[in-house]
Amino acid sequence: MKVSPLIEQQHDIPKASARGREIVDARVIICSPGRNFVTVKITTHDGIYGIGDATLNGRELAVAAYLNDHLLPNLIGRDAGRIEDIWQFAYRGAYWRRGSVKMSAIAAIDVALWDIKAKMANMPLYDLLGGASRDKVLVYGHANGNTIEETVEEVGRYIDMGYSAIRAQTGVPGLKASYGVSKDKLFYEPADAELPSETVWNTHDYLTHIPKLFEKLRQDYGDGVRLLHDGHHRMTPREAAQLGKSLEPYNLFWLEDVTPAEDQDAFRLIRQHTTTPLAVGEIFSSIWDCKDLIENQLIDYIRATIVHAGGITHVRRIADLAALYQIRTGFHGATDLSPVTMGAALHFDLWVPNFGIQEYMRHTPETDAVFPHAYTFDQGYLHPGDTPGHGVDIDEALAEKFPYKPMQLPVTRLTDGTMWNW
Ligand code: GCO
Ligand code: MG
Repeated sequence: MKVSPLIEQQHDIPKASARGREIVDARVIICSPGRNFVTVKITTHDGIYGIGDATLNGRELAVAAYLNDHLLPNLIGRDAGRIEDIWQFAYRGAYWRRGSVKMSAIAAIDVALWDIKAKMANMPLYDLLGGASRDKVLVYGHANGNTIEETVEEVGRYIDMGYSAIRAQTGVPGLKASYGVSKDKLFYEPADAELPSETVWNTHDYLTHIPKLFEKLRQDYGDGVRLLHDGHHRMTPREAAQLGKSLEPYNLFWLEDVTPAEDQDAFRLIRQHTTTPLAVGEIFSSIWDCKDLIENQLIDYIRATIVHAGGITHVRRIADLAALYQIRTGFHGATDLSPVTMGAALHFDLWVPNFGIQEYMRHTPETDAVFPHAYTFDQGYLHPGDTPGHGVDIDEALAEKFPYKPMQLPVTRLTDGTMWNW
């Protein structure tokens, strides 16, 4: 790695307190074991390395370029222990703030540095964060089917696997493809084509169909199982309020992403009309995306996650703000967040006082082989393991066998052809 000329010229860059902690290498590894992942690996003079995830589904190379061209060259020679200062340098120092591409790049560096620090301390990351607040991390799995009957059957499969919290998505009659319904039941990957595939959406039909699914689920499985549902940004605030209200009899754990959240104030309308718990934030990149939602108690769960919202350093601030308002975490954990994010998130989940739930979509065996990890699943809970650091590694030789494949997320249009929110 080239040393940035800037570093040689400047005199006020914090130097490593001890030579051993100096960053000597920082690079990006792109691979596609089942899907694309962008990983950052940072190594110190002592040979301790840490890894971080920078995957942004369908926009992987943009983040990789930002890292390679603009962030990583600045790291060489810095003290790997100065996580906060490096975060501030990357965030403030860029002048251009926030945004998913930049915040995912910052997150990868941040997580790699927390991994290094925990390894230097010879502690599992959760211990370094403040220690475990619970014994295990409640997760929810994804059940989906083309019809209500198929989805109900899938929920049964998840209950049999030990899950006590399950997200249920179902096809809508008359629509060829619905969000959250996949061919492969255990591994869901929405990015399915080099150029976005087009799907069709009809909110009217969806709103009348979904309550029937949850009615049947409660009939068949009783009140014990925690049920979740993702609206994937498709509704207007009024439609979202209607759905929330119609699902109240089925006592959902949460209803997710009911409407796009650029306008945080829009959630007031939804909140006024329904007590169904609301979760939002998987596409948020900073605390400023959810400040009003949190301070006005317009949501119940915040889904902003480590990889897309600036790493542990920034998500910790979001979680602390949320805690003041009794809002709990519910981190995004789809397959496009690599096992590195899952590992880091689980350490965070074990520590964070206001933990709610963790999404757990299983990765394919190829992904798991490239990213050996210490976390384990048992009866609906995950545990991050106790190895020093975040407990996830990358097998670089194996990663090389899975080169990058261009893939993008689908788009969606209303039945009359109007572009809508996928
Ligand atoms: C979820 C999400 C995902 C996203 C995916 C996009 O709740 O898990 O909505 O399924 O669609 O992460 O890349
Ligand atoms: Mg979602």
